[in-house]
Amino acid sequence: MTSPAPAALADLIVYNDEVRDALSTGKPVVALESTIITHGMPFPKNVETARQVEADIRAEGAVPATIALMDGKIMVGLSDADLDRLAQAKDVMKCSRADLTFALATGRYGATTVAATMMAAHAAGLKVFATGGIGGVHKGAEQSFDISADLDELGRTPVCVVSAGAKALLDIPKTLEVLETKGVPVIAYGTEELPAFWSRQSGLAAPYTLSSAEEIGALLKMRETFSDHGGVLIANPVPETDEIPRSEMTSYIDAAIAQAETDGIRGKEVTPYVLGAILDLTAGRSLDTNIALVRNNARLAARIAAELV
Ligand code: PSU
Ligand code: MN
Repeated sequence: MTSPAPAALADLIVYNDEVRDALSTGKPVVALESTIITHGMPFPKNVETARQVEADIRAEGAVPATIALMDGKIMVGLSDADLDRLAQAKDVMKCSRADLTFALATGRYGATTVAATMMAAHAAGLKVFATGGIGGVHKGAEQSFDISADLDELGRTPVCVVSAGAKALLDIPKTLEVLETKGVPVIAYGTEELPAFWSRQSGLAAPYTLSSAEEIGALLKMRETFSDHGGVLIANPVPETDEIPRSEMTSYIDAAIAQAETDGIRGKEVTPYVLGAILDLTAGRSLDTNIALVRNNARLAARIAAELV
């Protein structure tokens, strides 16, 4: 008995026309994740935001490539119909590195996390990816061992991830330690302090600061001269007018984490659960902030991608 030959990676990738055209003509392309659509925001704001973020990238002269898993394929750039299907489908798998091949092999719908989106983006030839916040070391990880696969992926896969920092529901000092161990440069954009997603402040100094897309492009080109270089994390603070200050955010986060513990939430359910609880506790304000920071990251990512073509 011989098993069927494994599929070639290139055969698993389905580009939409806009992305295929951009790659063949050398236009900048920005990858986007889909877990933020299926597990990070409620319908219909999720799909409205996904479309708005794509429009923001086009307005900067780049092409958006939203990544998801459908019918055993890695979709790189979704049609309007596919985006709608994904945003409304029930039972979409949240896919990180451990889940990606399971979803592909079984033909399930999969939304990609930062880790899986980096894998797919790299396979598809994309170098820049915009998201909201990365996963990291959870509070209490010394007991639970809950450390997001996003950190390991940043250590191994050469994609630049533009985020608004790490959410303060994580243990940010430990997250920074792990990133350093894995060799990931963490660059705050235009600020000396590491931003913390909904808040511009984390109370921690950023390892490095750069203040233009051009400087970030130069760093990325330098990384490429080394083989086996991994990712780079850009931490772009949420615009001042949209932020929820750190002092205010702390009490919401503590309450949301306590609620997750009471309800016995574990593993990959933790992040979506806590985000949902914070949405309720802030009466929707955290979602407005989330949308504003993702759009802000998309615009910066488009400018960085333009430096690389
Ligand atoms: N941040 C958000 N919304 C999200 C996520 C992060 O505001 O939906 C998602 C991202 O896809 C990230 C993932 O990669 O959560 C991390 O999950 P985990 O901690 O289970 O690795
Ligand atoms: Mn986890």
